[in-house]
Amino acid sequence: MSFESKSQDPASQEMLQLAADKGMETIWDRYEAMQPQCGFGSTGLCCTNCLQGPCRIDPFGEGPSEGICGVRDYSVVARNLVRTIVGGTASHSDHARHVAELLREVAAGHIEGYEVKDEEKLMKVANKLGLETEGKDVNELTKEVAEEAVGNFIGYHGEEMSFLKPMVPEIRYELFKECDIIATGINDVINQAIHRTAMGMDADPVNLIFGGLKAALADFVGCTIGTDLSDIFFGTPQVVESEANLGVLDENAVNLVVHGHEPVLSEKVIETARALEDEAKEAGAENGINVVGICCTGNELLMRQGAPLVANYASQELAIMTGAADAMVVDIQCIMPSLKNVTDCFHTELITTMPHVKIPGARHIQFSDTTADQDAEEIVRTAIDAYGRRNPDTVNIPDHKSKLMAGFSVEALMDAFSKINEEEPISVITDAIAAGDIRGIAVFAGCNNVKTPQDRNHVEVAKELAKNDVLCVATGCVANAFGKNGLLLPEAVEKYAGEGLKKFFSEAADALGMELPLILHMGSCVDNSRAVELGTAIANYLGVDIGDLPLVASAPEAMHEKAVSIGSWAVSLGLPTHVGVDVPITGSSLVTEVGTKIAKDVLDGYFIIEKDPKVAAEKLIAEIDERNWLLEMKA
Ligand code: MSK
Repeated sequence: MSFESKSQDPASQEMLQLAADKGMETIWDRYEAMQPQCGFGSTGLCCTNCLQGPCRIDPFGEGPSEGICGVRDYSVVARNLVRTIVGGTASHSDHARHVAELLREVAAGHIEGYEVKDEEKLMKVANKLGLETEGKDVNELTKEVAEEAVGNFIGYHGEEMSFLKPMVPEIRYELFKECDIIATGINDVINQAIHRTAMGMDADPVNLIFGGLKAALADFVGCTIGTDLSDIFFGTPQVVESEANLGVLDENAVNLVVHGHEPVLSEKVIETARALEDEAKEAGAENGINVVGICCTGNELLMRQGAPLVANYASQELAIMTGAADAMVVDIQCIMPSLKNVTDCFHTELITTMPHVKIPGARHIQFSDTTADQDAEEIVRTAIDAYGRRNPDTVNIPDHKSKLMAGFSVEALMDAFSKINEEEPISVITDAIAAGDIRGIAVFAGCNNVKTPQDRNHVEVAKELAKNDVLCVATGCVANAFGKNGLLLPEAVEKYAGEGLKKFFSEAADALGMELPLILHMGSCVDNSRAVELGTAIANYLGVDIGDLPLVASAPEAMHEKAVSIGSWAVSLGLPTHVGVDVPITGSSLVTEVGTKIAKDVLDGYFIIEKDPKVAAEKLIAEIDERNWLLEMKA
């Protein structure tokens, strides 16, 4: 594989050359060594759900057509798909549950060191949940919001999850009810979904898929809680400027890399790093401490603190290979265990922090909510210490970085648009759609996947959509890819936007006195809930369903189980949802048909599995046009 076929990012290519020269292994080497990958697993036809297996069903009809228990291809594929969705739901919601329980403990006075920074958001969430706010102080309201959030996990109300209803138009919620895909609680649905996919359980593929959608909607609730409560704790993002790519590492600073997903840890780390700047300077780092992020912890810190993004998923190992990362502090999710092999070649301290995420050989500094300040101090001092052991001869920081703008929460957008229309800021978008300046909106989500050159599909789909006047918003590692490629800048509008989109941005800039970037960075994986909030606000303003809007989703380089659950709830919400890599459902024509065709009849949304970025963009634009036409018919 050439470096270009591994990554579109010039900084990654440079580091891959260095890795090759020094004989250091990367994710791409392991991918090559893994070829050919198992055809049964790739098509979803391998069942390992009992000890009689593994059972492999022959998709060509020449070998076994049933598993040992008699299970058919469609049941195996559907069960595997549901388990993948549930993996995503468990990940997002475990993250959200941590924040919810922390909020409850802080409100109860059991934990110090965290506080409600955004009372306005607290009030907004309380109102959204229909809580009585009159005469209640911040602490009382915090307690109630936290209890409500925790209740969504255990379903103790015996009712539907309360964070779901206010996030979607009424008509969509009724459809969820008709389809029976609303769970009583996030934990309940995870429990049920794992059970229903066990040996001897649900074998009906359609019933299984609806069970999967139930888990996916629970994932959406987990994401929403994660976003809302993090905003309450750490502040709702506002527009910030920063930078992205390996070039943000600073040779003259202690480089402290945070990686994972939870702002509960990284917010403490950055706060402590700022407090300990002098210690770093005393240790010889003339520029103090440079906190930079990878994956969604990076996005969380970028959105609220303006911290630069050093890498997205595929280049996490490369950040260490620069020889300039003094510590990499990881919390949860998307952390390659191989990081330890790379840190072994350098002075870098790999620090795990969560009780359920340890890596053999890595230093573990247990991060506990009750001792957060002390734990963060230990982490930052470990990084300062490591800086003293840095070998300048092994430092190779690629000279590639791009400026970017981020922080586009719905609140930040509405604040800005209220300068154009104070009463109805959302109409700035709906008017532009009605005028045809904005043809549609695309929500970009997801990761890097080594099966496709890093960042290439992201950038190509987005450029094609922008050229066709589609307004793009993004979260997660795709947003990082856009940052590295200069697409999160106003300059990109002139370069890549179609005439309609240019007109929209130019009129907005005149009215706002501020230029907006081509693509709006909305945050981390859980912050896909922000995109739904925006879609629902548009739908409610127009008096239509979210599934009627010219609103599509795209995950051109989806990788994690979380991307599958996000995609599944996007389909449930009525969004045509593009995935740019193969999904292991092709072993069953029935499951594939349901996901890519029949879902549209039931939910409006469906999966578009398309590896060619140009063709994917064409398919998404065709969907957008069909929806615009249908909306006009309805009007
Ligand atoms: S970090 S889930 S690789 S977006 Fe959220 Fe990136 Fe995907 Fe992890």
